[in-house]
Amino acid sequence: MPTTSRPLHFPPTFHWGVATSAFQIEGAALEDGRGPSIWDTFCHQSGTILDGSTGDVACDHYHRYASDVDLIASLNVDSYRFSISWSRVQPLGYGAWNERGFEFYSKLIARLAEKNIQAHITLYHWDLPQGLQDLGGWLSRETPQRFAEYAAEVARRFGSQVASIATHNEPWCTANLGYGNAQFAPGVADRALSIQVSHHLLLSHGLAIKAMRAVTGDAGPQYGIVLNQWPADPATASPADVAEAQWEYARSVEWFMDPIFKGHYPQRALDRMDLSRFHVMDGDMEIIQQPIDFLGVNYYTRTFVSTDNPPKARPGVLGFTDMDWEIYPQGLTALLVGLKEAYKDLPPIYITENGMAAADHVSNDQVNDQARIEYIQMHLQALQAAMEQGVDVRGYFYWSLMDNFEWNSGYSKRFGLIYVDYATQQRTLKESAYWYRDVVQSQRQEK
Ligand code: IFM
Repeated sequence: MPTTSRPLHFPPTFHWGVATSAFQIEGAALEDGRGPSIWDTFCHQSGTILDGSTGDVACDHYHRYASDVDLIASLNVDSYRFSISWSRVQPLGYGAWNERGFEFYSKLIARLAEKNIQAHITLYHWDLPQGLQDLGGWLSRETPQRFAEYAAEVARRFGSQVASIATHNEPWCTANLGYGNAQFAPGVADRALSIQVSHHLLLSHGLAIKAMRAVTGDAGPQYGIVLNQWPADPATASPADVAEAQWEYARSVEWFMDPIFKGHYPQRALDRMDLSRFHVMDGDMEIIQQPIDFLGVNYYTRTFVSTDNPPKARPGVLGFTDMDWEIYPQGLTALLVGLKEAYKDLPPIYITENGMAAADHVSNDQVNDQARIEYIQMHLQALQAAMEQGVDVRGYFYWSLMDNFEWNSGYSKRFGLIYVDYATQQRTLKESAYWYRDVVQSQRQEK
């Protein structure tokens, strides 16, 4: 993979972090009163997960959080993004809170504070309590109300101790993979329903932001949302390819951005969607358009759109990751500059995820993952290019701190800076971890 040697220069206030999510690392699925989530149910159905695995043990982070925080600290980063398992703190998703669940996150946040690492919470990283799914899940208008109650409770308990709280991680995935093509929990394949689910997710975001601000007032943390985004590039300048690329961008990026920042859904997407199950009630769009303090952008790849079959050759592609995703760092620059142009009052952006899956293995206690180093370096250069063009980006979180449960791919895909041997739970820092640690250190020294 070719790299350029352009040196990195990030501002002194820039935040450096790593990210994880609850279901992917915690394990302890049945401990201390945790209720089941839709992902527990999904994993335990046969044929849903590539390697037949579950999140029952995962990286056993629930028991190893203290030493895992030590590992985070060893990377020199100042920020850690993690999610709360809703069913750990409220087993059914409504009704009683589970104090033992909250204790876990209290201890985690305290441990991070001891190490001077800022905590960045995500409230919903796909693991809806099964109790709420049984009442209709994200198809029900009641679920956004329950989500706002959960958000307010988290803000009340942790708001003064954390740097940020994001409502959702990648609602596109919940809607499109959970309800559109059944690849993710709860395993529904119905495009019309997925559109209504996306509306309820956005509604829940707005309700939660309002509820959390009501609890913490101005003294609270930064509130925002995390969206996965990608530019959609047409293979050629033909009207058919261009129209197809615009549609792809509208249904993925604009579908979530426009309601939040413009107060309406993009017409280009509405024109082509099956709206038979789509109901927006009076006042919904005002709720969704709550001002937020930051936008989290998760960037991995771009979408290449061709109406030819087979598609045209892909210029500028530097290879593919173990997920079969194009390595296309210049897409990050294009995406961010495009956002800045399209949305006037955009809040500061954090790159809340960026990373690469690779077929890593340990040899002589080392993991040589040069390809990941190059991937990160090129994406940091692309990020810097966007910042030089005026995009206000405040931080970068590598996905992920360690190898973990990669959803319907199980444990077969490794994104971590830290290698996890799932048989022994031994952690081994990969070469990329040492490299990232040194980058963070050198950026600090420049300051
Ligand atoms: O592992 C996921 C994460 O949970 C959400 N964003 C993409 C990552 C890689 O697929």
